[in-house]
Amino acid sequence: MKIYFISSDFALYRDNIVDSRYHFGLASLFSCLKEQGHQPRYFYYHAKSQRQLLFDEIKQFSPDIVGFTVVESQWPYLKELAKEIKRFYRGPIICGGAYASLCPEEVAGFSSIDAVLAGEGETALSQVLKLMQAGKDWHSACNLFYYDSESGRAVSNPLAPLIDNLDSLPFPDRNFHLQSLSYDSFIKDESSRVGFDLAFKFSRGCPFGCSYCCCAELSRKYSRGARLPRFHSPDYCLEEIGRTIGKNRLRKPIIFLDDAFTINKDWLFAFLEGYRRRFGIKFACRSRAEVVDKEILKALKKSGCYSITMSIESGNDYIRNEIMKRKISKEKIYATFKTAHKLGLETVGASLIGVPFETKEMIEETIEVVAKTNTQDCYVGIFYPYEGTELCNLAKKEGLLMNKKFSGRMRAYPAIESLQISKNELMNFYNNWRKYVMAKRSFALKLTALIRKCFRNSLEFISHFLRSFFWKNKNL
Ligand code: B12
Ligand code: SF4
Repeated sequence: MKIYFISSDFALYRDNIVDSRYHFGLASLFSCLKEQGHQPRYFYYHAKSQRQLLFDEIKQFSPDIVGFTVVESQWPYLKELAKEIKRFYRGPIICGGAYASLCPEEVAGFSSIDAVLAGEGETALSQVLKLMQAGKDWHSACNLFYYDSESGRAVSNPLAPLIDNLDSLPFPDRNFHLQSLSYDSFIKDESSRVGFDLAFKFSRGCPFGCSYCCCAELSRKYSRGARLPRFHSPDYCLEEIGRTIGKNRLRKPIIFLDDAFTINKDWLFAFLEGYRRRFGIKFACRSRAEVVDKEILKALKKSGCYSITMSIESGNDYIRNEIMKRKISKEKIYATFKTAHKLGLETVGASLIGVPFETKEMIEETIEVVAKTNTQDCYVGIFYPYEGTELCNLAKKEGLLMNKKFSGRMRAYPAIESLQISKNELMNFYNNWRKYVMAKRSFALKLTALIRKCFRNSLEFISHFLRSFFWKNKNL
């Protein structure tokens, strides 16, 4: 069977990029479908000029299914695209991904969309294709949500069991998004990487319950009580890294994008030991301060970790713990950052502002806390009320006006009407965050940061110079 996947970055409209974006979920679906003898194809829609090309490809490929992967910011645009595709394409359009899973009623309720495949996609999509192949009605497949064409009734099929052993999945297809480029050239050509450096994600699900986050809601809806994220085995992860890098010499560090990379200590130590032995390449990762301790930080450092991102979110206890449901003390945050620095790790502290009930003074408190952690880098996002999340529901209940204009970038503008702080004030915090944090630091810390920056810049300059001198015109 033939399936044509579309992911999109509408509103960015970057005509100049040559490759398309890697997507963990689609990479997994691709390899599963190929293993089962199906023919998946992929189109990354990011520029208006691609419209005709996309339509021509669909006509020429004549797929059995067109599949959209949907995040909330893309939905208004994908609706329009679906409408246009339906003018010439007779097969079903099925949607998956975060937004489709959180809001299946909205997505499947749109007339040009035939169904939503909610939650984990591998088992369910195989079932749809198997049924189609056998000439049977595919609407009975698990995880499907659709509106019955005769009765108009919403139908929500039972969920397939979660894939317990992630290693049963074939290695993700790291090439699927490259179309004309080979992965080797992708790795080498830094300019063609979009979004992040070479990234891996080895786990699924998050056990925490942050009220503003889709993962919490997705886990609640689709993981049925699973308390820990599921991880691939360390051996599988090491093999995936090995296969991906091949014989290439990486110029930049790797990034592990797991939501809480350090949450499973046994897994982590086994993985790091193998990683150290086989690769030892510099890497960055993300985690939560309460699942990071000295032993973990030491092991990370020893294995090549140079930076760990940990969310501080709000410096105000009420906002952080009651509104955002982070459930972590300031003391624990300070202590973890301090230990990381003592061990020579760089840290990145992430924050979120503009949540319901937050005042200007509370944001100032956050700036103080971030400064006090002495984190080397920090960034901030503005609260975005993702549909289906607890905090979005609260914002609606409080009658805070939604201002969800979709610019392709979320968390970069105020999306709720705050009674406590004006939009201009919020944007001012957002635009000058690093400056405000820096201003709160002591003179000694400012000086250290400046020296470190100069040192890093000169190292980068020297390494660039050496690289171009020795490796010019030479394939890595
Ligand atoms: C890694 C990541 C990224 C990476 C890589 C993108 C990717 N998806 O691989 C980058 C940095 C590029 C990224 C960008 C963005 N991201 Co992001 N990202 C994530 C993250 C951390 C992991 C996603 C992941 O790999 N999951 C594991 C894979 C296996 O699952 P999956 O992708 O959901 O796919 C499975 C199913 O959903 C399903 N499926 C998916 N698509 C389809 C399609 C069909 C047809 C079918 C049948 C099934 C199906 O099958 C897959 C396999 O089981 C999630 C949070 C999280 N922990 O899940 C946020 C998340 C998905 N991102 C989010 C957002 C908002 C964004 C951005 C808009 C950020 C921004 N400010 O611009 C952009 C949007 C980019 C775009 N246009 O699509 C939100 C989405 C919220 C929402 N309601 O829509 C999430 C949930 C984080 C959050 N805030 O809570 N992201
Ligand atoms: S820890 Fe991170 S991924 Fe998990 S629910 Fe909270 S914000 Fe979401």
